[in-house]
Amino acid sequence: MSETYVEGNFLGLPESAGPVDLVVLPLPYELTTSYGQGTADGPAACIAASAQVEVFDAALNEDLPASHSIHTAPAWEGNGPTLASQLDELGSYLSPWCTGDVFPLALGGEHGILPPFMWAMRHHPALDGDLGNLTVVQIDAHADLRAELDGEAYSHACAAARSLDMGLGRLLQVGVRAYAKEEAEWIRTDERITTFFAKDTQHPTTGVATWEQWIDLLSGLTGPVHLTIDIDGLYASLVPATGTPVPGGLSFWQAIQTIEAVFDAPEAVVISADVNEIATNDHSPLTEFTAAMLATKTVASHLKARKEGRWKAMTDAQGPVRSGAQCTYFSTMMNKTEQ
Ligand SMILES: [Mn+2]
Repeated sequence: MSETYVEGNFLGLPESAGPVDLVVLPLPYELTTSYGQGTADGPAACIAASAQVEVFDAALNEDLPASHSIHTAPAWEGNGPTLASQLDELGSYLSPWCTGDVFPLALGGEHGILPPFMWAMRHHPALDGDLGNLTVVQIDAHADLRAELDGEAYSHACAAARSLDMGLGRLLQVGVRAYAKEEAEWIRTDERITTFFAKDTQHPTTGVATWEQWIDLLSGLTGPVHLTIDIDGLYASLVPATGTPVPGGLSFWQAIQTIEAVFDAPEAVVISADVNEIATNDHSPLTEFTAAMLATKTVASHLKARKEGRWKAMTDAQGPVRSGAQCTYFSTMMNKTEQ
């Protein structure tokens, strides 16, 4: 816990004057969770649970915020009447923080936040208007590659599919163990997608070697990266309240190692991240605490990258910076498909 605890702020850290280095963006978005409720309460619960997380990070070898400015933004308060308007509101909310000088870390909320995050990141200076320059690293029990779920193309079960539709260059998945035939087919045929299935990485005898391949793949990444952590990618007992817990997932340390490997990759720059599907129940505070631990590791890993000179000064990048743009992408897309 921070020595001067501020309620409602991530890790209880006080706001500091001057430019923001990292912003925590609570997205209590819930529209399409298959079963189980509570992702709307997840971000606030995660922030409250972060009060119990140690601010010392051994890899960083400093106490957070490690002489940097970490800002917890007021939570997104969507009130749009339709799914399309809510997604547009998410895009508009995220956009001012995706200009390159700040590291945006979103706390969700359903995984359906990913396409609006991609929309907001598209004009990040490191991407130069083209999501084809971006790699998404996804921890998830599900592939999120469905064409639709319950008639909804922007369901949380379609988050990765819609991001690829928007032009995402590369998708690396780990922890996947619950998926449909159409998703298996897409994984097999689309060369942008590399999936490390949980049955392989968690295999009792060959799992260790497969896991090493995953870490090697991350260490060799180049260019801009977005890290998206669906907490249901972890072993279900660590995240009992998440919307769709699935047995057989990653251990906590595998999730931590994944975060460290992607941020430490010498030729890559992680430019944004989210931790999503955080939910609460009355039986155990473990789900939001696990999420707070992963979010804290993400914060520490970003600051370590800055300290070691791997966070290129994004403000110096030459791409077009679009700040605070109004998103109409999702309304436009859905009107098209309805006609
Ligand atoms: Mn997901």
